[in-house]
Amino acid sequence: MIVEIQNIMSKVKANNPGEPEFYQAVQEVVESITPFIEKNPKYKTHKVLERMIEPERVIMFRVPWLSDKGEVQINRGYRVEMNSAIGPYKGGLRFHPSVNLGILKFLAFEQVLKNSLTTLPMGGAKGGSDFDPKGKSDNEVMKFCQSFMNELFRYIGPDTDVPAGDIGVGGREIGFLYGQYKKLRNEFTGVLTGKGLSWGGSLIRPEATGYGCVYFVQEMLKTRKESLEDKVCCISGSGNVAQYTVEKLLQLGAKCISISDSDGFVHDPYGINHHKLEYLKELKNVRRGRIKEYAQEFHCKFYEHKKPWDIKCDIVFPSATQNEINENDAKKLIKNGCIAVGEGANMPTTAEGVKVFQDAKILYAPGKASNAGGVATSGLEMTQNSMRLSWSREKVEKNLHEIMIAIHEQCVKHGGNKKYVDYVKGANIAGFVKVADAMIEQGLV
Ligand code: NDP
Ligand code: 2IT
Repeated sequence: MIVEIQNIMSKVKANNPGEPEFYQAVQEVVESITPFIEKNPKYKTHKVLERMIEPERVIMFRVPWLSDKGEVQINRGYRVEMNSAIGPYKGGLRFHPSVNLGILKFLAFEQVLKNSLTTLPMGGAKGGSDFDPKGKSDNEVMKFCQSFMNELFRYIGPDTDVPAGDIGVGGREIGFLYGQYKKLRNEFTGVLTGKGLSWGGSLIRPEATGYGCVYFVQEMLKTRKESLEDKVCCISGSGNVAQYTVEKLLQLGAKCISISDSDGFVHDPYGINHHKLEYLKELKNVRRGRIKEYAQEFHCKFYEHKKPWDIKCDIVFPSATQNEINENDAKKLIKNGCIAVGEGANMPTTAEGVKVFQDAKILYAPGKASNAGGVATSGLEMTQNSMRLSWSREKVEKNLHEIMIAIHEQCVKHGGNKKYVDYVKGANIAGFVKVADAMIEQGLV
């Protein structure tokens, strides 16, 4: 079995040079799936795992645009269409200077299994650009989005590929992208999710990833007869996912004592209350300021270029980016009594960090399970668009909650034994089986 894993990994490395995040995501899945494949040889005969690791299509393109000063700018755009076995390609767009092909392949690969777990019919993709929205005017962001869509529109559509937001892509960017798509195609369709409410968006989509992550942790806690009430939580990030994680935790009686951005983190020992959360939303979504300002406003301590994993807490919600918790961070968290991890971000914990959590037998689920509420609600937005109607807030949130419970059940079914639920194994096997069976049934395509 170890030889099988090594064979797949050396091929992945040879075929995708210089893409460490992609190897990391693949390695985790290959390690959990290989024993399962040994017991179910049809997956081996059809080389399903090997096929899943190869994107169906990768699109890479030039994005030229003009800055406010009239200078020509050039960025690179991507869309990795990974797998369409169970539905149209679906997944976010990331605009961040760190974006490269390897990062998008890791994200697209994770997305395939995540989307399968949601119980909805969605394939997996991811895209984006090395464009940095920080410090750009609204006009510059619009120019960039229009140029990006001038190329991407050829490859997407409501039944083909439906992008959404991710880091650096929120309501503003989805608006500019949608407007340009509509102009080019002369079609008003559900080609993107995360749209504005008056033009096809769904209630609860902005909240969905954070709310869903908290619901997932609630389910994990229930397996140990615990609840969120009075739990002290540390959150990283201060964007879409972090904000709505804080909001749901507040509603359920937990206390959030940290938030961060790429400059550092704020420790607020008294807890973020509703008033402070409204300030945070305005700071980040409207003024597009830095998290340091929160510390100044509410007289708490700001730790420059540090991460919040030193603080004593019960539960952590890493909600910024990949590999933000390493082995040492994980050890510190365990030492300080952390009992659960809710990954809002994609792959925020390194492989060594995951091992520390699992060895300590705390409640740990991979992001592809715990943050699937965002894309699940995107799926619900697609359904509403197809039906040409909008559901109430209550209906969408009830659906989201039920989906998170269903994802938890699938993880327990495939990853549980009497002593400890291995959510990594559970999520990977449950996500894999549905896609793998569909691929076999559809033949070699
Ligand atoms: P946002 O752009 O809204 O917020 C991102 C936050 O993370 C910001 O506070 C940002 O700080 C911080 N951050 C980003 N990159 C880094 C970095 N390299 N180092 C330190 N901090 C960083 O993005 P989202 O909240 O949408 O996404 C956060 C995470 O959640 C990502 O991993 C994303 O893939 C994942 N996710 C998002 C979903 C969604 O629906 N939006 C769904 C599922 C997962 P700064 O402003 O300084 O850059
Ligand atoms: O990582 C993710 O699941 C997302 N960024 C959301 C994707 C989507 O299509 O809503």
